[in-house]
Amino acid sequence: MTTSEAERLAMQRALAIAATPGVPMGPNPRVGCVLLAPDGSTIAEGFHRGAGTPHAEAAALAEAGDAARGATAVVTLEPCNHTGRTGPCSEALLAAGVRRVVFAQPDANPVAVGGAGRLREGGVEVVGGVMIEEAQALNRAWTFAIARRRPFVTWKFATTLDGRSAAADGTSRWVSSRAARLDTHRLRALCDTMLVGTGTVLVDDPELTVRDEVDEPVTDQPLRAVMGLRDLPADRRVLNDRAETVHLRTRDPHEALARLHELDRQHVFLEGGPQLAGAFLTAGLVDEVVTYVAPMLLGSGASAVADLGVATIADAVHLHVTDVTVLRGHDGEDTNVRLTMRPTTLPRRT
Ligand code: AOF
Ligand code: ZN
Repeated sequence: MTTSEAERLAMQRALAIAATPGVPMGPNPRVGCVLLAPDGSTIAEGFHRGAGTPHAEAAALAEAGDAARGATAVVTLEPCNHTGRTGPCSEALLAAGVRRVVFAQPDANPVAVGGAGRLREGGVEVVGGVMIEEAQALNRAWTFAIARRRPFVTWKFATTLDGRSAAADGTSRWVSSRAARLDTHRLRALCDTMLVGTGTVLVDDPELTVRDEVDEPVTDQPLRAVMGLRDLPADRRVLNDRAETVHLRTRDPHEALARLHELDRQHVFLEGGPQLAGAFLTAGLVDEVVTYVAPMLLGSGASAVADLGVATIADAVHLHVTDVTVLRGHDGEDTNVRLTMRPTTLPRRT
């Protein structure tokens, strides 16, 4: 079945409103919906504003009222078929008399699945897969977490040009520039979980919150997760009341991610030290790498990542660069390069 030009334009609009800024980070995907009259004009639109609020379809139907009868609903995600925090959109669309539904991404969420089938049973024409890549990109971590049953992992680290995260005496402050640190806070805010090991908490005592340029309190803080078997002393900054914290008493990356998945977490920002990074890489649990490279040489000092068991060049772990950005400081001295990459090979298991 084909879609009209008006429906494709409506899908573009639905994707744009789904991404409206200001929606709190949460377990739910971002979804947009546009209702079209038979002549292709827009009757109403709606988007999802976060867990517990009406779904995009419900928001658009509420705005349309009786005008929804005979309309086409253009939605970025397959309408849900479940009663969760709100009611099933499949039933709401049927009750409103919508004649046709065009959606982008199928909903693989086991609790919500089945909307397209239910709508077809009810006599509605349904077309799926329209602009599916754009819809998946909009909810990259959600899509990943539903499909893989674990959160997407971004490993971030700062390094000198010679791959070191600290000098020989352990000092590491200001390996990354001010611009790189601000950029890190921006990326942290896009994730729902910060993850480090107990070692990092004991040695560096990071707060692991998102701060903006003027250090104003950010209300929607990611969860702080600390993994490892050692206890966390009560005076550690990660235990302050600026954000929620969980201690995952395991050293196994698979187990830590399974726990975070149970907690409805979809995007982990891994900021631990070389050991934790090595454990996640070796387990094949790093999905994206963000590195800030400082134009600085140390010649000695800790490596940014622990031994991966690579003894010969043929065993090197390869990454594919997806973005290179120069983060310029005010004076030109303080400039870092940010590399965004995805691993293409794993360390060879010995
Ligand atoms: C949304 N917004 O516009 C649509 C969703 O937590 P609940 O009960 O609201 O259900 C969330 C699930 O519903 C979500 O994971 C997705 O599978 C489906 N559709 N969710 O948050 C929406 N259409
Ligand atoms: Zn719904």
